[in-house]
Amino acid sequence: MSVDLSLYLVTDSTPAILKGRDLCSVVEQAIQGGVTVVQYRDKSNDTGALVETARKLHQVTKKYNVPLLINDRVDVALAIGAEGVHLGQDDMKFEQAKQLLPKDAIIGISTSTVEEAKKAVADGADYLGIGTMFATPTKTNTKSVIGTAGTQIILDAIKDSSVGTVSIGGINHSNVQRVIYQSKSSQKSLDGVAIVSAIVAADDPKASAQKFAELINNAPRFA
Ligand code: TZP
Ligand code: MG
Repeated sequence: MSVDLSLYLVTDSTPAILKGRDLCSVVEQAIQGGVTVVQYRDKSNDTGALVETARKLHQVTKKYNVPLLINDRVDVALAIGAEGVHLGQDDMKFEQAKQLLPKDAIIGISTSTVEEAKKAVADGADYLGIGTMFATPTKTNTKSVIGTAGTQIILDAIKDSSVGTVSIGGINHSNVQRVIYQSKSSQKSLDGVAIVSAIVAADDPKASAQKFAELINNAPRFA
């Protein structure tokens, strides 16, 4: 399955970000604003609750034909028939996930170094999450903040591959065009940006997503 990565929403159910609102309704508003793919990211260990929420989210995303990817948990993705998974370096290995999931499932991999990116490409990942772009309170235990310079080095290293690419970490309305623009000087461009708090924590998630979509469309274009 090919996926439009241009405005990639990553969910967050922590009270500071969700602020008592219903996750499904926040995600629906964000999709109405222009989000093209959704990743359900929830670090809870309550598998039953994860499956229940993922199933509800899937009802929403399916209504709009937007793929739903599950962070970390291949078992949850399989349980609800999600379109794919997003795996970090410490999660299930790519080969195992590939074996367990349907043939056309999307598998994305978090990468912050050239080595990790090259390995994910060699494995056959559908896309790479490249980051952390900018330091962010949403994820403080990141291995590294690589900035636009580190992102360019990774993009250059995988220039011969058709793998998808999204930048993640601290991306907001003020810096999104810079992120896109600077990736243009790499030998491979970004296909999109992944956003957590600037959409999920926004007072109006639909308006925030709409503004991102506008900024992305008016920026020097993604390749
Ligand atoms: N991986 C690297 S940074 C990050 C993740 C999941 C969080 C990004 O959140 P925000 O709120 O968009 O900065
Ligand atoms: Mg993970």
